[in-house]
Amino acid sequence: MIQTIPSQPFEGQKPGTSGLRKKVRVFQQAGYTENFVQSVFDAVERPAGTTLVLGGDGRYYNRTAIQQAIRIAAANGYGKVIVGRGGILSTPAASHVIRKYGASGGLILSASHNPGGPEEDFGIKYNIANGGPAPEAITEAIYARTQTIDCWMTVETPDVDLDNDGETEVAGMMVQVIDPVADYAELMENLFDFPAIRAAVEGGFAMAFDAMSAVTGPYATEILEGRLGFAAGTVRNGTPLEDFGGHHPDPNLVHAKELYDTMMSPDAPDFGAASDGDGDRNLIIGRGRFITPSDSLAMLAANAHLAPGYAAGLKGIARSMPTSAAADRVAAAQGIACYETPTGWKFFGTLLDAGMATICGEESAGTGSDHVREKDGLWAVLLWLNILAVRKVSVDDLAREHWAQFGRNYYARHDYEAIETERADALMAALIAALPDLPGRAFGSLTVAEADSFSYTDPVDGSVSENQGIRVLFEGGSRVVFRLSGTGTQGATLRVYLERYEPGDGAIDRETPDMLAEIIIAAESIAGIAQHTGRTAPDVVT
Ligand code: G16
Repeated sequence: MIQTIPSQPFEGQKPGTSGLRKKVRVFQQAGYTENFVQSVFDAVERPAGTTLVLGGDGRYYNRTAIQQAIRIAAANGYGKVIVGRGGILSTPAASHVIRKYGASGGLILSASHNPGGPEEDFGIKYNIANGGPAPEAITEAIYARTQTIDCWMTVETPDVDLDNDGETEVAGMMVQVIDPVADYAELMENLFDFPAIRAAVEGGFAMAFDAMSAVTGPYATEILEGRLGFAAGTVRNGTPLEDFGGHHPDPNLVHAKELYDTMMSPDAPDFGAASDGDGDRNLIIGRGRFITPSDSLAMLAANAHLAPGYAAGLKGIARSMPTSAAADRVAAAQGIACYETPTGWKFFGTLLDAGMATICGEESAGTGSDHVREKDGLWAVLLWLNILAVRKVSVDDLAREHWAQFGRNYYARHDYEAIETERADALMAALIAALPDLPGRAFGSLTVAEADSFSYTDPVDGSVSENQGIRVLFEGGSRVVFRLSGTGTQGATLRVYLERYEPGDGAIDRETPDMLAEIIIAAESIAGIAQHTGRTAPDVVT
């Protein structure tokens, strides 16, 4: 029996860079989650009787939201819901399941790398039939609906058993609980040379993988230890916990410090990696050598043909604007296009669907390919393992050879978190006002060549996205970019992206902070960060 529950709009249900992210307490308000889910179902394209994929990263409130979404889906005419056992589906696995089973879309319950627990963050994002995050036109339509909604629909039914595979009927709709790992593991086995990796492991190649008590634990355990033969214990923190053990499941040098320390120690294994809350990000560290996400994209693109799934070569590469230009040089060498998109994986979808790009990446620890429509943490780890197994070199040697060939883009991102929104907005407004006067100005030995507010026209569908970050380009290829994050849940986060290029026969073996020192000073002079925010140092450097 379908029930219609009267409701009224909540403020601020605007999806950000990657869905709606708020504190759990906000989602727990009566009708809040229901309003948003109903707004999604009202706004998106979905033929009657279609299939919805449902799963999340296992954080606190995941199971509650899944039961709510199942009831609302049943009341709204879905024919089937496919849900991962335990309510678990990593973001890339959800993308694959949507594509594989021809679903019209999916709800992924996650706040990614943000902490979890009753006082922490929760999130919901909608992915469309191609498996990718809803593009802006759809998220705008969802937001518009949240502002006018006056009721949501549900059915009265007991909770579905999420812990056993099988099918249950809910008010005429089928709910199928599936193994969250099996389909994804099979896809990985088709893309990569598992026998070559297994042979390397048998020959003594060792690694450490930190699942950060988040969703990749079961995936990494099955694939790395189960199918590739890495020793038991290779996967650390492999059980998903509702509060991620009290940590930020963010695979960067701050939050994955233990792994970093292991990899820098004399008895480090050959390879270290980590993934985030929902399994789409990755951290790559060789013995004694951290690889920046921008470099990882370039190095993977340069060597991808060594994996069976990419043996035919790449059609193109795409990177977000703040990501370093290291991948551009690989694309140029291969004679293929390199696209520069705004921050947000959703901007890669049209390029991947159109067959214009094969590999994509972002400075925010995301890399992926056309195998799904999300970035994919374990995929990046497996491509690295495949390349190392075939080339039989260390990560450090591979990086040095790459830089000698292509040059090195020294790179860092400085984050200033939880700034008062008005202050952050004032800083950005002042920057925009200063843009016309910047070209030609000198900051130490750096001279500004160009400065603009990044605007993107999608080459496939012609949609335009403006105000995607302030770029200040210096003569010689160095650069600073300023942007406000679209994923925070508290105040504003200012991101300052710093980049300096050195050609292959130049200073490619130096320390990043030294190489970026002058650009950091220039960034402060240009944006007046201390004056606007009162902060004299970033909270996080990645
Ligand atoms: C999300 C998006 C990414 C984006 C990142 C950072 O990642 O999917 O495309 O690069 O946020 O965005 P921002 O700089 O706006 O905070 P995730 O892993 O949080 O879903």
